[in-house]
Amino acid sequence: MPNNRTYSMVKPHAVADNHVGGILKMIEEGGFRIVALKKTQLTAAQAGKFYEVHAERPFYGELCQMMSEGPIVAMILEKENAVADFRALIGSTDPAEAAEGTVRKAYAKSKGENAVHGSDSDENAAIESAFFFSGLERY
Ligand code: IDP
Repeated sequence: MPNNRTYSMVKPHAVADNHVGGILKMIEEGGFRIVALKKTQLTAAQAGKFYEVHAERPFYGELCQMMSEGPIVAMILEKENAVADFRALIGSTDPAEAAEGTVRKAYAKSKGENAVHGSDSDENAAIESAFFFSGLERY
C-alpha cells in the first residue's frame, strides 16, 4: 500500500441515519479519491479483531457491539499525505472537541458513535485495507 492511501469506514449509526452520501461528499470535496468502496456488516468477532489494539480499554466491548450493530461502508482513499490529511478532515475522536468543518463535527453523535474511522498510520492503513479488501480486487 503506497503512503498516499488510507483506510476509512462510515460507522453503523451514520449509515443507518442515511449520512453516507453527505460523508462521501465531504471526503471527495476534501481532495480524496475513492479507490475502493463497499457496504458490508461486521460480526462482533470481526469488529473485535479490527479493534484488537483497544482490547484492554474500558470501552472495547461497547465499541465491538456498536461497530457490528448494522452495515458499515468501507473504503480506501487516495491523496498525498492521506493518513494525516484524513485525520484532519474527520476531526477529534470526541465530537465535542472536533473543529468546525470536520466530518465528526457534522455527523458524530458521541465519542463512540463518531461517524467515521480513519487509519492512524501508513502501516495500519495497509493492514486495515487488507482486512476489508482483497488484493485480487482491482482498484
Ligand atoms: P480514533 O478513531 O479517533 O483514532 P481511538 O482512540 O483510536 O480514536 O478509538 C477508536 C474508536 O473507539 C473511536 O473512534 C471511538 O469509536 C471509540 N472510542 C474511543 N474512545 C471512546 C470512549 O471513551 N468511549 C466510547 N468509545 C470510544
